Amino acid sequence: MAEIFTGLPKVEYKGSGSKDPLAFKYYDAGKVVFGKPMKDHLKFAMAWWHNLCATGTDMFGPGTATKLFGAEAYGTMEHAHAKVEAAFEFMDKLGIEYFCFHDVDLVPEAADIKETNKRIDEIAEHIAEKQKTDGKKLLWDTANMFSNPRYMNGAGSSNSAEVFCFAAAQVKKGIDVSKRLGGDGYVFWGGREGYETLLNTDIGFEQENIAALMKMAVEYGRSIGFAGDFYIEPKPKEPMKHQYDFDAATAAGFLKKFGLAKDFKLNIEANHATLAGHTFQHDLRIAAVEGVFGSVDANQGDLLLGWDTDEFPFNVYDTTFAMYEILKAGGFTKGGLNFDSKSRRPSYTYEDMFKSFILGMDAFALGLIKAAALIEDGRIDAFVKERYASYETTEYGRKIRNGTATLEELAGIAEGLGAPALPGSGRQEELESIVNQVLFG
Ligand code: XLS
Ligand code: NI
Ligand code: NI
Repeated sequence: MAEIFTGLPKVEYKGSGSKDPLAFKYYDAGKVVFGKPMKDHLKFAMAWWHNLCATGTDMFGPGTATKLFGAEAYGTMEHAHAKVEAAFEFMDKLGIEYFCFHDVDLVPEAADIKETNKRIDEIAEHIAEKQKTDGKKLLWDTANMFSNPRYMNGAGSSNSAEVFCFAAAQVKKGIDVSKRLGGDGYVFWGGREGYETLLNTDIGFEQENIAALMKMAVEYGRSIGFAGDFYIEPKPKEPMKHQYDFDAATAAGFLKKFGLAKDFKLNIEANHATLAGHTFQHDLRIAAVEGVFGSVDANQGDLLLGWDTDEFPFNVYDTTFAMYEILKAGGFTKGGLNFDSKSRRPSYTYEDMFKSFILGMDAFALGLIKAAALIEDGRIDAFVKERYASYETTEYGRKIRNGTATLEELAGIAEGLGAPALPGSGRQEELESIVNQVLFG
């Protein structure tokens, strides 16, 4: 196969002093940070949809980028194959080891699902062949159950049992393909699993059906030997006004309510957390606290815009706090950092695709380095420990923690204490100064 990204080099690490726009300044794949090579901490993945399919179309105009990759026309199997070639060349040149896709990112969807599935098999075969020589791995795949008009009212949450069957068919195929390609995961992002008005919606009914679909997915997956993790990717809104998997806390509660937490974890997307009114760090922390931290969709939103702008990560405070949470959660096992990010519409060249990933990978490499430095510095951890110390240093504190205290006993202690002591300064400004010191030296 002829080279697609001609004139674009294999991107190398050249250090923070380099001015080469096509080199990494911070991402040094093999460099050991916090006990592991950077690449094993970060587990970068390329998203088929944004990188290979999206051309910059928006509500106001057509695409600006050409992503034919040598094929004659979009919507053809020739183009589907060209995307596979482009994917592997791109990953090779950027040093990315994982990829993710939706079923219909791979192939043009046919009117008949049997024909679509045949096309998926043909492309999966092509990917499997490339994997043999290039060794890239599938981090996760998913089914697009939001674009086709049949999913206008959702997939698992659809009012139509017929549509539910189509959802089941796509999920089944997605799991088959993940198994076939040695995938480590399967994602449910609830595209249109939500509602526009309660006047026509039975929330309890719809949520039970979504859970039923997920349960069937687990049963089927395990029955064919699929050993990957299942994920829910929370998002509060868009496309629906209100989506059921609102945020990490909501999704964790849903998994526990329906007994799905053993097989499911969360895939936390930065821009979805901010749309929910949280920070990225908050949703990562909640996932970890709930025991369902799994994977990450790496991107960033724009706080001046109220939608999912899916920008490449640039803000190093955010990547630092994200990596801080990820390191504290013990790092990735089956998950990784999938760039669910797209270049801005005026950045329409192949070179921009490269520079976008260089930005994102360097931003996360810096985040990793700085997060490790914050943990190694130790002042933040020490302060958090000290802040709760009264639960260790007093007998009643220890009893509250081990569940043996009673309300009467504690009330008696309060009465004996006289005027209550203030709980100690939160020292937020001091801690923020420490962060800046660690970040900027
Ligand atoms: C959309 C989601 C989507 C999922 C996969 O907002 O982020 O891209 O990651 O379906
Ligand atoms: Ni996503
Ligand atoms: Ni998104």
